[in-house]
Amino acid sequence: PATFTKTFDTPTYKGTITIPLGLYINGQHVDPVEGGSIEVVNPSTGKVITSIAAGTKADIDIAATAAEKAYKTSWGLRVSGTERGKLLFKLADLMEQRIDQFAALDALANGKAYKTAYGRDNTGGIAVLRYYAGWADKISGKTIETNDKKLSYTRHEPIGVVGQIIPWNVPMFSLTLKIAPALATGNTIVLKPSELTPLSALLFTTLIEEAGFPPGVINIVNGYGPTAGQAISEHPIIRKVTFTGSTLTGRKIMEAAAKSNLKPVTLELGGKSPTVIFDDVDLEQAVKWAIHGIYFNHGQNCSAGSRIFVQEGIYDAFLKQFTEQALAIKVGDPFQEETYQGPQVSQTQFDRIMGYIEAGKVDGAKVHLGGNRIGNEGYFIQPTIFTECQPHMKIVREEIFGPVACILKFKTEEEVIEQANDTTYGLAASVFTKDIDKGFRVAHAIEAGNMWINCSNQAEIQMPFGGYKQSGIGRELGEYALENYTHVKAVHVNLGLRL
Ligand code: TXE
Repeated sequence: PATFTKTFDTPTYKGTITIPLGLYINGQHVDPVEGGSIEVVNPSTGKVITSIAAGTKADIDIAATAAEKAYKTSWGLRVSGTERGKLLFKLADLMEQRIDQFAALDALANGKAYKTAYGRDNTGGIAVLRYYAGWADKISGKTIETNDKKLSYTRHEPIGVVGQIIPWNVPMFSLTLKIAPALATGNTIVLKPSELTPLSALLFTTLIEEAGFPPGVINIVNGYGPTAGQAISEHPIIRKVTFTGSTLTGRKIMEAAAKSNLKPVTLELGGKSPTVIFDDVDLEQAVKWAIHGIYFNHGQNCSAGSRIFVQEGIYDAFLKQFTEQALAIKVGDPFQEETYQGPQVSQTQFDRIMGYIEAGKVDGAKVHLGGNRIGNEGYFIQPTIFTECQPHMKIVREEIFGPVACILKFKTEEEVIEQANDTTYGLAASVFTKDIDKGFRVAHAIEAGNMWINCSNQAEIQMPFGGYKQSGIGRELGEYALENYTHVKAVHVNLGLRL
C-alpha cells in the first residue's frame, strides 16, 4: 500500500512525516478488499490532504479473525501481565519519541492547536499507556470465604476480541484510552478511528510491531461508520464493543450488538453539561474556568460546559468579564504559537453549528457575541455567546459541539438544580461557590458522571469518566475501565464436601 509524506515548516512544528495509508491488519499494512478510500480534509483550508484506505465489512472480518487467532495463540493469559505491561511501556516510549509528529498530524486533520494536541491529547495519551502498563501485572480476582470445605475465588479473565470505535475530537487520547486497558487485561483489538482524523492512528500503526506486539493483537482499520463501524458492532467474533461518539450512533451500536451476539457495550456519548455560578464566587477564577469549560477544543468536547447558569446578583458582572475573555480568544491557524481555537473539524460540523446558531435566533435567544463565520476559507467560527436563553430552546437542549455558550440567569439553589438536571444527558457539571456546604450539596444533587467543584473540564487518567442517563454506559479511565475488558469467573473448589 501507498505511503504519504508531508513536510511542515510552521512556527510550532518543522519536520517531515511519512505514514502508511493502508489498513493495519495482522501486523501488516494492507489494501482494503473492496479498494475503498477516504479523502482526509484539512479543516483550516477545506482542501484534501490525502486519501487513505477505507475498510469495509470484508476487512473487519479479516481483522477479527486475525485478532481471534492472536488471542488464542500469542496473547490473552498466555502472556504474563508483566510482559503485557512491558510492551505497553515500550509503546509509550516510542510514541513519546515522536510526540511532535503525532501532534502535527492531529493539528493538521482535526484543526486543534498544535500546542493542545502536543501538551494535552498526546502527552495524556502517553500517560494513559503507562498508567495501564502499570496495571497489567495487577489484575487479580478475590478469594471469598464461603465455608470450610470450599475454596472459592474469582478470576478476572480477558473477554477475547474487542471492537473499539473512536471519534475525532481527541484522536490520540481516545485511541490510547481505549487500547491500553484492553491490552493490559489481555484482549486483542479491532479499532476503527474516525474517518475525519485517521492520520495520527496511521502513524501509530508503525510503532506496534517495534514495541513487540505479536501480529493480530492490535488491528487498526480505517473506514466509515455505517460500513466498517457497523461491521464491528455486529461481528460475531467480536465479543465486546466500546464506543465514543454521538448518542445517535451509540444507539445504533447497542442495537447491532444486541441483534448479533449480544456483546456488551461501553458507550461514552454526548452531553449538555451545566456550569453553575453562584453569587459568592471568586469572579475572576469562575469566568476563566467557565471560558475553559465551553471554548476548550473549540467546544468539541463531550463534557463542554455549554449551559452556563449564573445567579442574578453576579449576572451582569459575570457577563461583562465572560464577554471580554471570549472576545480575547485567539482563533486562527492551529500551527501558530498563540492560537487557542482553530477551525471546527469538518464542513458537516461547521454547518451543524451554524444551524444551531440560526435556531437560537429563531427561538428568541439573543446573540450577545459572535455568531458568524470567520474568513471565507476553512471552518472557523467566532466564539459565540447567547443570552436570554430559555430552557425549552433547541440551543439549550441539544449538544451543539461548537464554540457556543448559552447563558441563563437563576435565583435559587433549588431552581438551578432542577434546571441543571432538566436534560436527557448527564455527563458532567461544574459548580462554583465559596460556600463549602453548598458546593457539596449541589455536586451531589446534579445527575452527572463527572462533577467539578470550582473548576471545569477536568479528566484525570486515574479517575473514572462516563455518563448518567443518555450520556453513556460504563466508565473509562482509572481502575474502573479494567471492568470493561474482563469477565469475572467464580471458581468453586471442593475441599471435602461429599455427596
Ligand atoms: O459522530 P459519530 P459525528 C457528538 C457531537 C457531534 C455529533 C456528530 O454532538 O456534533 O456527535 O458527530 C463512527 N456504526 N459527538 O457524526 O457518528 C464514526 O465513523 C458504528 C460527541 O462525527 O458518533 C466515528 O468513528 N460506528 C463525541 C464515530 O462513530 C459508526 C465525539 C463517531 O462518529 C456508525 C464526537 C455506525 N452506524 C461526536 N456511524 C463525544 N462523546 O466526545 C458512525 N460511526
